[in-house]
Amino acid sequence: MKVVQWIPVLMLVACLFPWSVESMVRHYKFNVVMKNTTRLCSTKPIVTVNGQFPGPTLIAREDDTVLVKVVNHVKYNLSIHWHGIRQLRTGWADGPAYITQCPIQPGQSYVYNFTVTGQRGTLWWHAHILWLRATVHGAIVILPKLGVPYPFPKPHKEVVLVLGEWWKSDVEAVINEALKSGLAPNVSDAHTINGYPGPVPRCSSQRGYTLTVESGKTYMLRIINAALNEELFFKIAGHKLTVVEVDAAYTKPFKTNTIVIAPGQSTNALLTADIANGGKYMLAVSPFMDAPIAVDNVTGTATVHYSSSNLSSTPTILASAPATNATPVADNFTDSLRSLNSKKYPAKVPFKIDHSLLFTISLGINPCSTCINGSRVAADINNVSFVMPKVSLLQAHFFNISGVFTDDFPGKPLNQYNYTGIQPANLQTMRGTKLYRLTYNSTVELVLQDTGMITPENHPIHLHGFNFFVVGRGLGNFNPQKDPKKFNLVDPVERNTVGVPSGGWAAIRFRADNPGVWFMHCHLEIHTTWGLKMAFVVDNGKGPNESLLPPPSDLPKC
Ligand SMILES: *[C@@H]1O[C@H](CO)[C@@H](O)[C@H](O)[C@H]1NC(C)=O
Ligand SMILES: *[C@@H]1O[C@H](CO)[C@@H](O)[C@H](O)[C@H]1NC(C)=O
Ligand SMILES: *[C@@H]1O[C@H](CO)[C@@H](O)[C@H](O)[C@H]1NC(C)=O
Ligand SMILES: *[C@@H]1O[C@H](CO)[C@@H](O)[C@H](O)[C@H]1NC(C)=O
Ligand SMILES: *[C@@H]1O[C@H](CO)[C@@H](O)[C@H](O)[C@H]1NC(C)=O
Ligand SMILES: *[C@@H]1O[C@H](CO)[C@@H](O)[C@H](O)[C@H]1NC(C)=O
Ligand SMILES: *[C@@H]1O[C@H](CO)[C@@H](O)[C@H](O)[C@H]1NC(C)=O
Ligand SMILES: *[C@@H]1O[C@H](CO)[C@@H](O)[C@H](O)[C@H]1NC(C)=O
Ligand SMILES: *[C@@H]1O[C@H](CO)[C@@H](O)[C@H](O)[C@H]1NC(C)=O
Ligand SMILES: *[C@@H]1O[C@H](CO)[C@@H](O)[C@H](O)[C@H]1NC(C)=O
Ligand SMILES: *[C@@H]1O[C@H](CO)[C@@H](O)[C@H](O)[C@H]1NC(C)=O
Ligand SMILES: *[C@@H]1O[C@H](CO)[C@@H](O)[C@H](O)[C@H]1NC(C)=O
Ligand SMILES: [Cu+2]
Repeated sequence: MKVVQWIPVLMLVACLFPWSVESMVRHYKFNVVMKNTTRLCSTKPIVTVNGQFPGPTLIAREDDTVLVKVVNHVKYNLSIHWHGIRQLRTGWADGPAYITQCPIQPGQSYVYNFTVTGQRGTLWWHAHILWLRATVHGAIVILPKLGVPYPFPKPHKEVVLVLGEWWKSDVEAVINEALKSGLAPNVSDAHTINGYPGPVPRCSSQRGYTLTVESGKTYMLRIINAALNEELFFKIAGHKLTVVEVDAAYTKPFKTNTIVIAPGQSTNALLTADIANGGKYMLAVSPFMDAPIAVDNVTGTATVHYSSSNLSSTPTILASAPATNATPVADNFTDSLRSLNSKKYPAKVPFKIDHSLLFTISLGINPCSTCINGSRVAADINNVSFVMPKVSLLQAHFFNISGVFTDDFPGKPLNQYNYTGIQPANLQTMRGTKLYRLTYNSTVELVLQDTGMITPENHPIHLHGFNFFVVGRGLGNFNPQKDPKKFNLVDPVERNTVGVPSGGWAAIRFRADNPGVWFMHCHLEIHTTWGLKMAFVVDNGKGPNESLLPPPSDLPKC
């Protein structure tokens, strides 16, 4: 009875304050063009959006509809992914080439049309074809609904910090060379912060990004790792950071000296400019790699400058980057992440599980007569190196086109072995375009198990179309008897990209409440290229609200 009495009051409130329910359509135009850009004391043409590097920041409010017209003026096929946007029933706007759409070919355009639902925070957009995302990327800022505050004190200012990797060579030449040789590609030559590496050896003129702060004020840093192949440490000399959100999901706030961020991940952290005497402090970005694999070890730097201090005459307080292989520093950060799990932002962790899956994440070696060693490095999930189809999987699914994919992706490894023990003698993988089918609203627990094949390595695994909860993480082989007892089902971190630890496992849970075809892959671009990818196909539920929308009329054709 009480509830009924309240309804007119709520309606009245909504009428008096229409801003509290307002949402809008936001239009963006992305012209993809070549642009000569100078970094590391040399100029080269790069693929950009609107001539900018990093690209433009896309700003929307929760519940807004976003229309982005992408016009391809370059010689490459193109598609753009809105990384972390759930795309509820709008898989056609997700963007991975040959998964949810055919590429936008040179001279063509496509309007991405999606609504931001139930998310607020920092995400990002990037090209999802070839290695174009090295320079074709930018931030997505999702503001809370009008009148809804952050669950932490409002910062004085908000600052986007996009971290990237820069090659002196053309990135497509780098990956093509690697595919030809069958070996690993060249590592990058520098890390960038909002497009600038800071001073680097043998290049005197190189500028860095400067963030000017006022003493006593708090800044929210929206940090994005847009690097292709490297997890990164992020530090500011003399300051602690308070993490409040990752992958557009609020976290319990915690203080840290160092942030660890994998390609694909985003982190919002509060920086309080609390040094009374002001000064200049180094912001350092350096690689995290705890396997014997070559990385770009040039630390990218920027400057946090107090406006009270003279920019040119104040010496910079240096930050010491953690050792490249500082696993304890990385674990310390990762283990501190918890969902906010408040009344307003509950962690809706699935308890009853319909699909219990175990996927091995591996490298492998396949024969290649034209390659340098007579073999090429491959990568796989459950021993399947994914083969890209010639038409998009979502079209094949929606239009019932047979022969494009099969739905027999193995839910468990076909051959069990001691995954993190001595590697099997046979390092070959099989090839296929296999998907795993899920019914609408079914629940999934997926254990991602790293293996020792070639070398154990930390893999940041990204799932499109969903957020998931990271309920557990550990070293060695996942133990289905013991490990689930230690799962956090109360306030596990919610995100879209999880780092599977070197020689260990991560367990995630999600509800398949989004019909369509959803890509899952390693966000180290070289591993994706080598085949470390697969997709889930989620069937429609009952009625239109649980069904994939029909494709837009301008969907690119293959
Ligand atoms: C880049 O510079 C080169 C050499 O000056 C020039 O030939 C080319 O047209 C320029 N490209 C763009 C996209 O501006
Ligand atoms: C965007 O998609 C919605 C359906 O989700 C549709 O109603 C609307 O007309 C579309 N807008 C454009 C410009 O295509
Ligand atoms: C990769 O590095 C090697 C060795 O430094 C160099 O010879 C080669 O030209 C590089 N490849 C590209 C595409 O830059
Ligand atoms: C872990 O984090 C805490 C809090 O920031 C810090 O005091 C401690 O030194 C860190 N330990 C390591 C190994 O980084
Ligand atoms: C960075 O890597 C290069 C090449 O692998 C190596 O020569 C150099 O010593 C490394 N520098 C540091 C600081 O580790
Ligand atoms: C900052 O320091 C430089 C070099 O010492 C000096 O030339 C300049 O006048 C100073 N600027 C201000 C605003 O004090
Ligand atoms: C491939 O060849 C390179 C250079 O010839 C060699 O260093 C490397 O060990 C070989 N790798 C494999 C996996 O055989
Ligand atoms: C595809 O097949 C399903 C199930 O048989 C059917 O409901 C649907 O209408 C078909 N779609 C098209 C576009 O033919
Ligand atoms: C798997 O290999 C590891 C490392 O060699 C070893 O410690 C462990 O006992 C092995 N596990 C089984 C079940 O054989
Ligand atoms: C992977 O598949 C290949 C090709 O079928 C096979 O030779 C190899 O033994 C398989 N490896 C594992 C670990 O299942
Ligand atoms: C999905 O399943 C959950 C748990 O069984 C249920 O509460 C919810 O209503 C279902 N959602 C839909 C749209 O069917
Ligand atoms: C671009 O995409 C179309 C459609 O899939 C394909 O036919 C064409 O070969 C692609 N172009 C290149 C250069 O890969
Ligand atoms: Cu990987």
